[in-house]
Amino acid sequence: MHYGHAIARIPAITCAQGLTTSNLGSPDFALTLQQFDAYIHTLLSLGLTVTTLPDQSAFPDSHFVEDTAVITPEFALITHPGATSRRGEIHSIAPAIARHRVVMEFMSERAHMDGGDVLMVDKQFFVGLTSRTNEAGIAELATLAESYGYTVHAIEVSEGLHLKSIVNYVGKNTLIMNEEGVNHPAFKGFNHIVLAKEEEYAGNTLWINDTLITPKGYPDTYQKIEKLGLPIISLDTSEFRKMDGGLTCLSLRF
Ligand code: CIR
Repeated sequence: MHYGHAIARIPAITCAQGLTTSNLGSPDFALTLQQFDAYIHTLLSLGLTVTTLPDQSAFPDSHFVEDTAVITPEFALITHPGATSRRGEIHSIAPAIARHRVVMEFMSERAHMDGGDVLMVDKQFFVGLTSRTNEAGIAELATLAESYGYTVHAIEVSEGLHLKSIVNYVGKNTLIMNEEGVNHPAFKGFNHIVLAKEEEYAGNTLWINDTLITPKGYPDTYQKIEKLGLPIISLDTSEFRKMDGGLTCLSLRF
């Protein structure tokens, strides 16, 4: 697995009007932009080519671009996002992705999927069954992905917004996850780093070509991932967290 590109979108001035279940207050727009800027610079510093799309004030959650597509080396699948307020985001993301993938499909209306539920590790997909992703969505991804030799595992998620809110690949055949995930049979081929209950947000650590980007302020998680011996960059994500977002949601990587 290697990423050469990322697509991101500048947060809109309306970003505080997006969906959230957290009660951490309203995000500060100037600080949101500052944290977004630091994120983009980090991706660039890691050698990725970054396409930064313009802000879209009609879609307050549209900078969480990860939810709009699943991209593999062979194909792109444009999702049908689980939240109705986010469905219009796909129209402007599709042309940006079409420049990079010849095979690009769109999910049907009955399928629901947010890319935040889709964890790809080499030729395996782990897909959260959540309030945003339904069985029809997983079945449509499976039909396409299996034709390219991928296996697809559905994972019931009872906590957090998306599967990747808590479970992520952190290199060296290791997954970071909460206690709940450890005994899941689909994850048994991996080593596990188990998050402390009060640090579950840091499960949203982003692997980029064997560098880890982790949210700032989660010391127990930092100590645990340090043992992998990979370079680690900590970024402040306070304003995204207020809107249930984090490091993985802010880009599509491929
Ligand atoms: C939402 O509820 O859809 C946004 N406020 C947050 C989306 C976060 N996306 C992600 O974790 N992939």
